[in-house]
Amino acid sequence: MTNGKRVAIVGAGPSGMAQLRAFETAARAGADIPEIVCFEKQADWGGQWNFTWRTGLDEYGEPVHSSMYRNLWSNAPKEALEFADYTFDEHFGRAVSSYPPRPVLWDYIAARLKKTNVRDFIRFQTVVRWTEYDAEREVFTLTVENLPTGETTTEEFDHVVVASGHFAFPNVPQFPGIETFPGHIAHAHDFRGAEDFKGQDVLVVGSSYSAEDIGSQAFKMGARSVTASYRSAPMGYDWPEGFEERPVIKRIEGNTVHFADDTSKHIDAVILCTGYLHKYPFLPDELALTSPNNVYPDGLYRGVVWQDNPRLAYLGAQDQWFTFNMFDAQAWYVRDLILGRTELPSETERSASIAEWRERFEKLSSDAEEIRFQADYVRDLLRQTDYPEFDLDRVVEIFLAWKRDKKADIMGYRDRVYRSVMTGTLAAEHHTPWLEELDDSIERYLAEDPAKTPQNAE
Ligand code: FAD
Ligand code: NA7
Repeated sequence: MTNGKRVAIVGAGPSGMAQLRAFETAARAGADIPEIVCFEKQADWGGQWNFTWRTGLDEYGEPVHSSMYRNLWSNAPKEALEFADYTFDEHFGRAVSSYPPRPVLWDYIAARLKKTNVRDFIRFQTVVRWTEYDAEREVFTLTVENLPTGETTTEEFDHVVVASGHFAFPNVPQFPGIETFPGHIAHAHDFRGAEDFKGQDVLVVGSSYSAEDIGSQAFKMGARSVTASYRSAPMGYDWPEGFEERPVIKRIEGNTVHFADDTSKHIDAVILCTGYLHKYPFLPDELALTSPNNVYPDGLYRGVVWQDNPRLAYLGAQDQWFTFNMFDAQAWYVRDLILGRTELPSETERSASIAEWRERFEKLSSDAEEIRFQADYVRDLLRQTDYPEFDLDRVVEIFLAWKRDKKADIMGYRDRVYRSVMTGTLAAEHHTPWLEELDDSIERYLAEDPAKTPQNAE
């Protein structure tokens, strides 16, 4: 049953999938839901988790979305991102480790929806090209292109949910002399694996997740040295021998990179781990979010509702400590606004709320404070909906333990285990330490006897 309204969801990554799940849950409980059309430019769902070997443009000349690489394992414990309505216990039927490789998490996200009919709502290989809003009729017109056929069509919707992600358009800075560098140079968005870096001197630029993890991948795959160049502050981990941090790049001359502390180093390969841009090429500027990557972008009431046009919502627009269960909290709230179950406050009240959260956000001065802030944000959303409650303070504790474990052993933290907040199950220790594991397949991950599943990289 539908209630006459039409809702467009742009993107079937974890956020778009959360929105589909939210509506499906309401429908299962007997609610009339709108007609939903989810446009997804890739051939499958999962967003970033849908790995592709391609870089640059895809087979249709469309920018490749995913920035993930072959050997990526979860960068935080799975216990921090677990869905409250579909637990890891339910999915695997047994305890598994806390840091699953990418294909395992992709499988987990997808499995929650595979039992439903929501895949029928998704138009795959269909990219949203443009959006127009008619204020008088209160309707959005979306122009979309079917990539395999090239056909463009337009359709009208009452609401648009933007779930297109914000880690797909690379931020690429310029450094003096970079054009003289003769070796491999790429942004993290185009990094697919570190095997080629064996025996090389690798430079990762940046001091956040991508620099840390791509640097670690290079180390794992046998790079001769790894250097991480920071702009604001070093990551400060107790790096293994051969891995060091230097300040920002001053200039590059051929294979020699000069840093701000007047040191220099021979480098064979550079990966720019310099973050991403919020970019929404399918939205006119009055609807498009512009923000640095932070935990409370301006202009979004409760972090989701576009202040200047509340019929437009954004999911997952924040920098992310919390991920999958935060997207759920957002999607449930947006669903309830669209279904009229929750009243939207007045423009003035929304403005005051944004200002209040932004003021708090601007005072944050440490990772621990950001994590607590984001937990409070998720808690506030959860209070508005019937999403199953879970103990956010315990999730915060997991994040803080994760930070401590990284400080203690940056190359070994992924071997640690944590207890599920949802079920109380303690994760199992993985059969092979992260640093030695070269096969990231589900088969190997779930193997009872890993000796019988030879690692595929040799
Ligand atoms: P995305 O996953 O980016 O999905 C957006 C979807 O929208 C894509 O499928 C895309 O094809 C589609 N789309 C975009 N534009 C259009 C358009 N115009 N028309 C149609 N479709 C469109 N999170 C974790 O919890 N743990 C991790 O270990 C982790 N590692 C990460 C590693 C990397 C390298 C990156 C980049 C991110 C990582 N993340 C991780 C964070 C990640 O952002 C979230 O886990 C999650 O993928 C965000 O979901 P999303 O749906 O908001 O966006
Ligand atoms: P982030 O977390 O946005 O971090 C970007 C990093 O790039 C950060 O350390 C920045 O330094 C650095 N940066 C940006 N511009 C420059 C220049 N010009 N010079 C030097 N350094 C620069 O992006 P990530 O890719 O690490 O992570 C994004 C997502 O991918 C995340 O959710 C993970 O789960 C995976 P700053 O600290 O601002 O000085």
